[in-house]
Amino acid sequence: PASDPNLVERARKAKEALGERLFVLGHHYQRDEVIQFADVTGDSFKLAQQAAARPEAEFIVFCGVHFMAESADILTGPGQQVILPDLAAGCSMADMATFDQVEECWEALEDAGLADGVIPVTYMNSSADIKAFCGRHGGVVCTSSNAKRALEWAFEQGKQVLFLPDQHLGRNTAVLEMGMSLDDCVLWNPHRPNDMAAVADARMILWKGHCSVHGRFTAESVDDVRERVPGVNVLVHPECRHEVVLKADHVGSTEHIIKTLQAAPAGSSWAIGTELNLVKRLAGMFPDKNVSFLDKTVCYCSTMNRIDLPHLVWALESLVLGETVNRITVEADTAHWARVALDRMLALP
Ligand code: CIZ
Ligand code: SF4
Repeated sequence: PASDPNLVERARKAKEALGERLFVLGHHYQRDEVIQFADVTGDSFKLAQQAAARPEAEFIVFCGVHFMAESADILTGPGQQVILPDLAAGCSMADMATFDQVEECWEALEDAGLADGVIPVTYMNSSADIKAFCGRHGGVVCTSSNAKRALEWAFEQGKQVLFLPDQHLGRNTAVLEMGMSLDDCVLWNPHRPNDMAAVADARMILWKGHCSVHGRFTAESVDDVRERVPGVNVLVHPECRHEVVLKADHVGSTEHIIKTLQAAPAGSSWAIGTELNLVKRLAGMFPDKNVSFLDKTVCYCSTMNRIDLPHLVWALESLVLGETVNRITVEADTAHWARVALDRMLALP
């Protein structure tokens, strides 16, 4: 449905009143009603970098989820405030690796005499606490575009990698891009005792986390769409399960998915396995191409969708009135160590 014209007008007015003091970031998975007010759109890493490149902006309104706003706070200057229009916009994947659980895992690795050879690598989609954990233990952050380079770097530093929190990105990168086998990977379950002999034998220790959206696509989704749409190109995100990525024609980050569709010939057919808001927007942007969603039973990311126009208007109008609501701040020591892990990523060859 079209956005409420009254709210659209209020958002427009508030943005105008704040002028250069305000910078609105919109993640690709946000609703259209919110994206229309974004000064820049992108994936989580690009958005954090964009915020840092705008030091004159006092207020960064981050339309995305909590871990992304944390990263923006870490990468921006002390005079900049990061605001998340709805504090309930978390990420179920990031929540699957809590600091206490990861500490417990590390202690078990220490007790088994393994920790010295283990380099922790965390996906961008993790809390600032987990990024800081990696910073403290000689590890690095990665995105879905540089996971391979981050892993190569990590294996130069140590014998094993603890990959957090997305098992699928970890497994897909190790097996499909680095020539490891499934037997080189072991799952770490934070809720059960783990077989330490199997852990000692593995090269990749994969945290048992996943994305509740991308993890829902199945191998049958791919078979079905191939039957329905002759000649279809299946393009999926590496947060999808291994068997889905194996059956797909192309795999890549959200930015990669967008670029691939831009470059695709008119008349070609594409089934996309990523978040639905983005897929719908892409279908609208490229009417000359046949763009469909990989599996009609998969839903929007419910936490991304928490950010809607009423919340955005509320955050913006509060700023106009001189009140900062829903500010996201990362405590100084955590921010320092998270920054260490992020800087190691930025320095990757
Ligand atoms: O699944 C997500 O939330 C992604 C791909 C985020 C991002 O932009 O890295
Ligand atoms: Fe988290 Fe998945 Fe939603 Fe991204 S799409 S914010 S990884 S739950």
